[in-house]
Amino acid sequence: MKVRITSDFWKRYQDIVRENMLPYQWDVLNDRADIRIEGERRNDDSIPTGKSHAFENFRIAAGKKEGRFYGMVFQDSDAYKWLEAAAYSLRNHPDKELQAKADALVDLIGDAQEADGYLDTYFTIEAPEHKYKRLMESHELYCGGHFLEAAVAYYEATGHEKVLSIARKLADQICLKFGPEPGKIHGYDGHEEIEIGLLRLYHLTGDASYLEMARYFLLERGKNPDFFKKQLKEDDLPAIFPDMGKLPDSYFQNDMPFLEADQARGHAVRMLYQCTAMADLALISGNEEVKKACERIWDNITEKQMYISGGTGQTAIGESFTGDYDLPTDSMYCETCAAVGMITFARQMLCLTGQAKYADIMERVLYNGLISGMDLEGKHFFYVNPLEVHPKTDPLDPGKNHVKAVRPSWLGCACCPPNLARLLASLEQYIYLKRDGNFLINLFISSEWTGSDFHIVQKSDYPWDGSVSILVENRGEAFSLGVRIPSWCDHWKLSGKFEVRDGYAWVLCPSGETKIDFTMDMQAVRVYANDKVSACAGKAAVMRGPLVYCMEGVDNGREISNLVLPVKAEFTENYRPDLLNGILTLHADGIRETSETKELYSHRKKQKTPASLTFIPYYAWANRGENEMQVWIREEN
Ligand code: FUB
Ligand code: ZN
Repeated sequence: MKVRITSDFWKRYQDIVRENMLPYQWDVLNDRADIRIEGERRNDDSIPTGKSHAFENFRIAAGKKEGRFYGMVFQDSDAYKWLEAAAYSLRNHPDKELQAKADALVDLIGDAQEADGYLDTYFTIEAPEHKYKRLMESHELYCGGHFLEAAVAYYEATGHEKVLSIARKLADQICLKFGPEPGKIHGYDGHEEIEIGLLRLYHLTGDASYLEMARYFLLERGKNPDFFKKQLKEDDLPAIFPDMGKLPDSYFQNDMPFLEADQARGHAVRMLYQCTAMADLALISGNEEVKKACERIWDNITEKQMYISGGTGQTAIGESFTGDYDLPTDSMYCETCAAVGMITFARQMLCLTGQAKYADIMERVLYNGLISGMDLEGKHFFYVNPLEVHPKTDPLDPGKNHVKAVRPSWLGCACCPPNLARLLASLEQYIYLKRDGNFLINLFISSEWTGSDFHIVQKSDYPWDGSVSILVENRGEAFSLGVRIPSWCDHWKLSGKFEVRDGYAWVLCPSGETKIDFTMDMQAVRVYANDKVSACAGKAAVMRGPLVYCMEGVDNGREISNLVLPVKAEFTENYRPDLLNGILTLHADGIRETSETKELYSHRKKQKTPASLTFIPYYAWANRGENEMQVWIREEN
């Protein structure tokens, strides 16, 4: 089955990946780009920001160059994510030059792989005696997982045998070293990811040893919380991350087995990668207990710990979840990689359950907290995606030193930019799903879905307009097509006969042609947070369709926190093809409160003056220079 995206909105993103992100990131990873690299936090000297050195590390490990390893211990994963993004791009757009680069990278990775299959340039170069001995911090299997994902994607796109044999050699070595048998390491990596990679390799090859290895890692985690600390104690290498040993077991989801957990906890990306793999395991194995645990964690995140943007990770300390209803809007983390993890978790849950509620969140993250991570050209990236930014005062607060008002060109810890590239380049696989013989439309992204005996075309101007036309050509047996009814939509119409189940409107498509017109009422609405979310008390957010909107200083003047949205104010819409690559702006008559006093505190009552409020889609903020920004706005009678 093949999907081809035709949507103006998303085709542009995929073109950006191909035309800007892949060449740019190739140059950055090769240390050829003339850019300034920033730490993701101000004043954090522990992050190496001199250069990327990602490819150079492979050259050194392969013995082609002399030198030392440079960068984060998991720098290899930047190269693997680039390869994975290139693979998806090649799948849709064959490109000899790109393929030659990717082939050369595969050769280099193969050269850096050790004879027994081991692959990790940090340990090969700097600490060969310490392989797999410091798993809490080493990221060896995290990097390995990213390589397996890249290898599967590249093999599927190009049939490149060598990449698959490097992957199998690595996976086989991991299977040999880890597991319950005596003599093997009874543990797992400090950062989940290998599990996703092994399961992808299992799906491709059908080799059950990869499934068993993933199952072991997933189900063993948390049974022996002392594993990491014990390993570190027994090894004599100075700490790679000196403070990591002080983190609680929950940071690594190592405090209890997944099956016993009912709350998302610890490092958000780790948690979401664990969930992504768990949901896949539940599907492969049919294990109801694993499925229920996934559902519990999902519900906890989406009902109590997720931002309106779909972002996750409320605190910079440990880049972590904190707890239910703690959702500060200006100091949160919401790492771009966590958005990627949320989307992959959502997709796996959708495959597992066939419930539209997972696609609702997938869409929320995609249109908001994911693409806010990049600028409109794909050459600047946010690591952290806050919902409120005050560029003058945020930098003064050490508690907000991760909050930036302008996207840097690159980051010392560069996990997010190539993660965005691989997600966007593979967007095709999130739109549709074939499940139990039925067809699901999960995202309203104009595209064509072609199989051996069907062809489905959906066309719309989404996310700006809610009318979708769907044409089904069925050359085989009748099937049912489920059209997702988005949770944001209160009023919708669908032509012809249908029945509603699991959040989808189901239409029977007999052999031949079926035409469906689906119209979603799309207008600006206010959204309120649960009473328990203190940060949003008295405030409203504005959404239109799947898009969360925000106000920026450039449109609304100084100190935008003084702006108020009257309860009765109506929104007007204006499509602006000239602005920010074409956006629909929202406008309302609001109020500015000001006392114009120089005193810090005074008895002077604030004056209310009319102010016209302009809202833009949140994803497009920070593309017009340093700027205040706010999603939640005070509401008044
Ligand atoms: O540890 C590897 C990656 O770096 C994590 O996923 C990100 O959160 C960043 O810490
Ligand atoms: Zn990241």
